[in-house]
Amino acid sequence: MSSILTQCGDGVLTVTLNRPEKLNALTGEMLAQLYEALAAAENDDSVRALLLTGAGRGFCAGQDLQAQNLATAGQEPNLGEVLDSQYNPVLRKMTGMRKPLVCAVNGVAAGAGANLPLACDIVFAAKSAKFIQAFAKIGLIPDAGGTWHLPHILGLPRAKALTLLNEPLSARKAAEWGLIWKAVDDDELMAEAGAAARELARGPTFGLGLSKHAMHRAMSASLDEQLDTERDLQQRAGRTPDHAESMRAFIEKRTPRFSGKPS
Ligand code: LHQ
Repeated sequence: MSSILTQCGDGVLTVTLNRPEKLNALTGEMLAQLYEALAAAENDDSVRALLLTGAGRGFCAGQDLQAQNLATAGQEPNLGEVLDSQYNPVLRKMTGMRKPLVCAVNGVAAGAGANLPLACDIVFAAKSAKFIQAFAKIGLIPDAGGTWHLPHILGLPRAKALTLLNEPLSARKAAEWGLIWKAVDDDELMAEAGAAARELARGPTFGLGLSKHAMHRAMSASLDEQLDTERDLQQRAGRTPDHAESMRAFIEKRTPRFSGKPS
């Protein structure tokens, strides 16, 4: 059985990490399949939004620490190469995705598995879920974008304490701290996250992608530079069929029908 499942409906591609017996711990093969699923979704016009989740009781326990590809017997581990070839392409694909990417964290999220959701746009988590950086326990540093997302989102004091003390962060606290969007009752997780993904898929998805792009740029720009970015991207958004349709719908007092098309 594939370690990544995909299912498309109502314009939403649901991508499920699928090694439930290992809490969806990541192997090289799984990361390659995840990359392929994301790349295919990016080029498929019928996919307007994505929903990432995990099968079983966990979301993702991070790197599979028993994976054969991690170290060759008798040789020094080459973790930089693992990140370069397996993780970073997935992280770049997620953060560069022009379509909305929702995440439903259904259970424990540890190591790289705690940082994958931070590369998504809107994160829901089951109230029973926990985020554990886990890296300190094995002498490693946060990867999968963790050293960037944690301090940018939480600020240095919380980012460093979470990483160095390795304390599990509850879904409620993660929401309170702004690390995720919402903590929801376990049995409502997929309904709520799915409804949000379907709502986004019905929206002006090209424009939503431009909004994401503008905000990502803002993370390393001055206000002056960002005003130029807003000018350029608003110029682009103002020429989309979805903007024209929303203007017509406003005048005709009806609900707009968005296509998500760039032109
Ligand atoms: C696992 C794993 C796992 C394999 C649970 N691997 N089997 C690192 C290196 C290289 C390059 C790139 O990046 C990285 C990034 C990283 O992600 S490093 C961090 C790796 N992850 C961890 O250190 C977390 C390890 N797991 C845990 O601490 C616990 O399993 C957590 C807290 C996630 C969950 O605890 P429990 O709910 O008590 O579950 P469990 O420990 O009983 O696990 C259930 C099964 O899943 C068990 O298998 P078994 O056959 O004994 O039933 C575990 O061995 C397996 N599993 N994590 N990362």
